[in-house]
Amino acid sequence: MLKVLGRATSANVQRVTWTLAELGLSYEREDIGGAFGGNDTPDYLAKNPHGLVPTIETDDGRVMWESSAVVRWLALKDPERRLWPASGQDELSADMWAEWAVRAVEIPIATMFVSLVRVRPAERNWAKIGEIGTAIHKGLAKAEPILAERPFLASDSLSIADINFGLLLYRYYEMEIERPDLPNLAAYYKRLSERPAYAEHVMVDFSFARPKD
Ligand SMILES: N[C@@H](CCC(=O)N[C@@H](CS)C(=O)NCC(=O)O)C(=O)O
Repeated sequence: MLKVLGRATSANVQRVTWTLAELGLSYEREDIGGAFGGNDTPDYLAKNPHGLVPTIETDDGRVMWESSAVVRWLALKDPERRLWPASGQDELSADMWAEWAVRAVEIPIATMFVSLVRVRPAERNWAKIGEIGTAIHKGLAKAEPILAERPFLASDSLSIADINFGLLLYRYYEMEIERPDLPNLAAYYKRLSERPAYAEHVMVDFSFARPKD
């Protein structure tokens, strides 16, 4: 059976487990990384030289890391190509928007998480936090009009684009930041949060990341 090595609180692990759940695929998961450790052992580093999570062991003994690559592999392997249409504009749009989400939105949201959630209030760099907020909203403003036209980012059904983009929204809406009024984005997030796979795998409390006093 396919094995996911990585803690359930990691957004990059969640990208993979959400995808697996949407595709109805069985897998085993082992808690590795963060407080669990285990990602700096020779055995783990032999599988993933970066010592990060997730790492995937396929059912035929192959190893894969980089969560977005894992999502593409899973989506391509699906005989029905439910998350990545095999032809037409939707095929291209899913790939483009999936890539865009990682480059334009994930980087500032991850930076905000590190600068805000992982830092004590008195030690936060508010000027930097303001700049990151501007970068986040520059990205989200591109999605807002798209989501007025269709229910998902790249097409009329959930795709790899939504996996990479939607993944970011739980933390975006749960972090203590100012958020401009983006009604289409809010409605899209509500639609995602009503999906059992999203609720289970992505909407995972992140208080573990806050500094312990
Ligand atoms: N680009 C990598 C990033 C992996 C990554 O940064 N993982 C973080 C968790 S989200 C990690 O392993 N941190 C160390 C740890 O959890 O111990 C991917 O998408 O898989």
